[in-house]
Amino acid sequence: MNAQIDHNLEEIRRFRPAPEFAAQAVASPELYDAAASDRLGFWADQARELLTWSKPFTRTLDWTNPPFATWFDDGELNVAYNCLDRHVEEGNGDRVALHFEGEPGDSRAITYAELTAEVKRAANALIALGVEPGDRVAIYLPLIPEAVVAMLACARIGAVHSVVFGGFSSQSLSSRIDDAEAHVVITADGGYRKGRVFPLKPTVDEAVAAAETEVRAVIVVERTGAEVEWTDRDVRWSEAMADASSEHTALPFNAEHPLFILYTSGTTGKPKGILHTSGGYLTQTAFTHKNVFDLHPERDVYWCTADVGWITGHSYVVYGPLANGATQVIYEGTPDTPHAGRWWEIIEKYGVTIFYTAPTAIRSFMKLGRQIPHGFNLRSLRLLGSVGEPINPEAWIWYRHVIGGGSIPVVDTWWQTETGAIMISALPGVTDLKPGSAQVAVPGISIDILSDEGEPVEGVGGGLLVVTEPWPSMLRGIWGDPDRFRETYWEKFGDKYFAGDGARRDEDGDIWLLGRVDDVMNVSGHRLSTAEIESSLVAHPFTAEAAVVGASDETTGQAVVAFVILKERQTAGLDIATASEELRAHVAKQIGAIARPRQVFIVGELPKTRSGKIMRRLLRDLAEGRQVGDTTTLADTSVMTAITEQVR
Ligand code: 6R9
Repeated sequence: MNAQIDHNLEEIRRFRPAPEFAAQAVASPELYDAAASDRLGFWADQARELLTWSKPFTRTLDWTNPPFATWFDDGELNVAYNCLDRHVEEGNGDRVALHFEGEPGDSRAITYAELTAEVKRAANALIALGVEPGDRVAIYLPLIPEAVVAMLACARIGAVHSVVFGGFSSQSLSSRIDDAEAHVVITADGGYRKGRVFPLKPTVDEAVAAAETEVRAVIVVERTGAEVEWTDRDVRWSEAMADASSEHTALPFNAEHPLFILYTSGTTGKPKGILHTSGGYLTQTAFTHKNVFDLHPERDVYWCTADVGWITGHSYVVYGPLANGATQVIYEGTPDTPHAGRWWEIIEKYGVTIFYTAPTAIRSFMKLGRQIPHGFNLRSLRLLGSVGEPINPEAWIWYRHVIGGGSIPVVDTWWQTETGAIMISALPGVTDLKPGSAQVAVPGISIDILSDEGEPVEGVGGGLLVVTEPWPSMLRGIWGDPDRFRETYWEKFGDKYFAGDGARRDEDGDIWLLGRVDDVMNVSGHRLSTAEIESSLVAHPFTAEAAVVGASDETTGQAVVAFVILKERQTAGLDIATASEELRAHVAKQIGAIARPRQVFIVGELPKTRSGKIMRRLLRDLAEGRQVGDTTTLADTSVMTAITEQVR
């Protein structure tokens, strides 16, 4: 296999679109021309073409108060109507919207007509609980149809959802409830994961008890039938839905009405509530979903493996695909339950044609070997996508050959929670594909690479990735913290958006993403902040001081590695292995299992500069097994030698 891949890498640097694919492709080179000649006119055309507006807009972009942009701001629409009712009205009510596959093997096909009716009921149920436009609703659910219904029900009535990934801890949930002041929470008795029921309701009870915000109602979906404690504020989803009418007229909201808040890690400990609004967000998610994934809604079966707890689940499970009337698969569980071929079995079962996943998943399948996917019929696939972190050329080639059968397009899509939608990607059928490179800005998006001093890098070279012009699905701010919004993204380069990623432009003008340049780690495509994990570690009574780095990891991209100085008072007599295990478990409990450090090294000192800054770069060298770099700026240069000995 490897010989084959190496061969491909040397022989074929570029893959031209297959003529049969290009002949039927949704995207065309004219998109680039149209966007280049009149960028704002291009987006206005897309907004009009892809969405149904209750009140047409006359203004496209208002950038008179940077960095606060508004798009289509005198227009009105209902986001849920655009994702649901209009497809039914256009005669596509019988089309399957969701093929739900539960981990235990239960399944449900839900048509657009059925999904519309359910969302109407859920909207009425929320109204009955006193939820009003602009109110925040926290959603803490497994990946089941009710998660999609809950999000769209909020959108329908103008409430702002804040989806919290079901793997996050009660503390994480509680701080998100407080930050957004959510008075209603939607959860489940539990979900299925790795063949077991994982409880959610007890975590919500803990979170609600710890929150300062008064939570009026907790709506509980009965997914597993697990026994849960009931309090006065709890409402059964099934009862609330049964009591609610299935009649509900979607009212229009302003294009800039807030749609959702989604928390993501930044460089400091406190997660940022990224705010997205309605018209611009839906325009760009629908546009990219259609053109980057070559969507033919009448015949494609699309599957994005992301959970709705992440931005990819918001934009490419819920809003983009449903706005476009796509038929899609959603799967509750893990790829290896009950067997290692579960994903491929699902592709075969539903005849999936478009598949969108993350490099970390691809790499773990590579490790297991091609015989597993080869046990299934994957010939329905005609397009593959990747997101979350750079995809190494070897994994790209494996994906194209072993999963895609060798001839179908693979698109590597770069974007962020903050950008709301895809920003850099090839257009299938149009762009020649290059393994490992995200390649080119989407039509209508202006990307550049700048030096640290803010000078554009001309031609071939590396630097910092920026977006030079506002885009429709850009974040509108950080919830409740305009200063942090300015400081994080706009202070460095003035009116250009600083993404936090390093990038390089090659001789063809293609962009290669090089990973984060800040203290944000990327573990299995999930963003984690070093500061957040450090503050969790120092909150433990054992810890005197802690430093966390992201070390490269063959499967997960990066892994969390912590260096901790113990408090002698607390840990006298304790052995190092026990202390380190306790701290790993502590982080998993405080933040969530995804944040559990791969290793916790107990050390006597941390490397610091004279001004007291921890030099994480040196710790990263150590964690990655490299020769430790330049230590001359350390206050005490012998420290690294001591730490190296303790770690080995
Ligand atoms: C969509 C999503 C954003 C960060 C981003 C970058 C990394 C995402 C990538 C990629 C290289 C790609 N990233 N896609 N790096 N190539 N195709 O993942 O959002 O969770 O906010 O993460 O992920 O570092 O800055 P989010």
